[in-house]
Amino acid sequence: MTGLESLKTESTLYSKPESLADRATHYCAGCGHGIVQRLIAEVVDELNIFDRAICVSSIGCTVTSYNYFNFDGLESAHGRAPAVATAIKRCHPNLVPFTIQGDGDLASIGVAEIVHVCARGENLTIIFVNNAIYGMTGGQMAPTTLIDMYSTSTPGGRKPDTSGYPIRMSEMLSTLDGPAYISRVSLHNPANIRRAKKAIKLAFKTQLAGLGLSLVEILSPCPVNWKMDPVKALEFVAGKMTQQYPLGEFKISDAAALLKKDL
Ligand SMILES: Cc1ncc(C[n+]2csc(CCOP(=O)(O)OP(=O)(O)O)c2C)c(N)n1
Repeated sequence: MTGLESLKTESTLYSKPESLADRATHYCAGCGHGIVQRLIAEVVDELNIFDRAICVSSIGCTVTSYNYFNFDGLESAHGRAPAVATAIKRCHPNLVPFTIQGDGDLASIGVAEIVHVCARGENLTIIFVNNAIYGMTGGQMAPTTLIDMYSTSTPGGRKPDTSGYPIRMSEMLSTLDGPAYISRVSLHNPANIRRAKKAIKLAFKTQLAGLGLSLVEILSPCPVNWKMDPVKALEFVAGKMTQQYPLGEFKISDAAALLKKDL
């Protein structure tokens, strides 16, 4: 094949999703939040729910997510996104609300909200970005910070005798009867990013099929607050983080499992 012929056969593999705004993000170099938002935008495009999707952002680095999506969004108080999304879904069942929440937001100040939205089994989607630290406020310890991990509030590393143990939210929430689908994925390499997209898509499809609450926990790097370069941060996610937070499905109803065949 000549160079010209091969040029003619080239096709576009990746283009910017229509749901993603054409705007630079405020995220730090090597942060995972932008990847998560791109995956969500791809899924919203593919499921053709642009007119029905609503991003309920909570407080944390993703608070201004509405700036990065072209579909609707609104901002809730810290930890309260599940309550706001509940109200949207109950008042407008045809809409497709989802929350985007950090680990400080979901597992600390909003821990009651997430437990009860799961216990109620609301038909909505939770995107939980676990970077094991309070990113927005400058790297304080979160409920998910690993033992011995540095944070500005545990400069000598998190110690269980003073700061307790990290919480595995997905495992804990999976003991409740309400959720239809709970899984944990990671952003540490392209193969895992592709898996993360599938999990996000299944979560949205679960809501669209009216099957109940879906939650995807995404392990995500925060190099600036972890004081690591981006490559080391990805190695940390692949190694220490996945040891503490194993990847996989923790809960999936039979009906939600059937939706996997056309992901
Ligand atoms: C009621 C309330 N308490 C505390 C804060 C301060 N605050 C803002 S963001 C944040 C932590 C966010 O961390 P996380 O949810 O892990 O998200 P990240 O920024 O890491 O993505 C805190 C404590 C606040 N804005 N409102």
